[in-house]
Amino acid sequence: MQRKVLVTGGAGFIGCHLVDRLLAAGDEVVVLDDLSSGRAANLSPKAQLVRGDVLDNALVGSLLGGVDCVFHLAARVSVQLCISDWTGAHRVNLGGTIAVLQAAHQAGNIPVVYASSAAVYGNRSGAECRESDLPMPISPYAADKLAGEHQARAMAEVNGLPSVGLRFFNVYGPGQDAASPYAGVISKFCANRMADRPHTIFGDGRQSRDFIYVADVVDGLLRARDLVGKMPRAEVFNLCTGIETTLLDLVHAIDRVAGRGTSDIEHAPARSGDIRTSRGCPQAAGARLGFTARTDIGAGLGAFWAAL
Ligand code: NAD
Ligand code: UD2
Repeated sequence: MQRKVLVTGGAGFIGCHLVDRLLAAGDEVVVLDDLSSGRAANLSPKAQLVRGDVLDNALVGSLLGGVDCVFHLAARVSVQLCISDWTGAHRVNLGGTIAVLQAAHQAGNIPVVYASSAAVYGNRSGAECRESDLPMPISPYAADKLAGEHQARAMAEVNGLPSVGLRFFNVYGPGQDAASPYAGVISKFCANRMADRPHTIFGDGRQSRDFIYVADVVDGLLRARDLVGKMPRAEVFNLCTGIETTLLDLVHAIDRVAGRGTSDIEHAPARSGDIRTSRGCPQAAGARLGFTARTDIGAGLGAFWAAL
């Protein structure tokens, strides 16, 4: 049976991978995106693109007829840009989540799967991040993502709206924009390597991230959709590999995949709001969603490099 879904932020990096998988499964897909960082050209013509703002309650409501799940991915994603436009980013990142939750409730409690972030954990000095840990955001982006989770929980308590929040760790893969100065580190470093430019590492390069390949994240989103309709609660899970990679190791891994010798590295001061180490615990998503990240960093970088 064909199912209909709404994907906010569906013209963005993760969104268009999700849209492709939904379309391939035969779903009808409506995308709501203001194209502030996403691109219409990312989308298959089989998806219906509506250009607009997630804060527009009437617009979101008008798109929910016949929809059985909302994927809410729209956000201002760069931690640095959220710092430089604190209130503007807050408006979208928290206000947008509340607006989508409210519209989904008003339309008859349509289940919502939404993007949270590993950033909610803050600095954990090397410890593995578990969903039961006390989150300690150190950036406005992270504070808004955490507040979005609290809003989803409140919406479930007050109105019975089912939702699953997924704390994505650092996502990478084909289609990730490298052009912006605030692009994700893997897309920037692969573009640097391709153009034989040096990498700029902010800080000493020993900071680490749990890098997860975009196809695995899409798998987690689809599994969350299967769970969310079966329960009247708000739940939150990590989407991670459980393995951390330092930036210095990342540079070596990219060099191996590129096969063009050794990258040049320049160091610049560490960014404010930057997390030192990040490694997620994948157990809860494994047990409750049946989710495992299947792509290791070597295979993921290889696929990304081949697609450049
Ligand atoms: P992206 O910037 O490529 O996608 C975000 C999309 O949201 C874009 O298409 C943008 O145009 C759209 N958008 C922004 N504001 C909007 C608004 N007011 N109304 C409608 N559309 C709007 O980023 P992405 O990497 O694909 O991120 C998707 C989601 O995953 C975001 O919620 C992000 O916070 C979250 N996330 C991403 C990562 C990562 O490593 N990329 C990690 C953790 C969480
Ligand atoms: C990413 C996401 C953010 C989020 C978080 C979850 C992006 C753009 N941001 O933030 O939305 O949810 O992950 O963990 O995807 N760096 C350099 N040189 C560069 C670029 C980055 O040294 O040219 C460093 C940066 O200082 C940081 C690390 O690389 O220590 C990762 O930076 P990022 O911007 O890719 O991602 P992050 O973790 O800030």
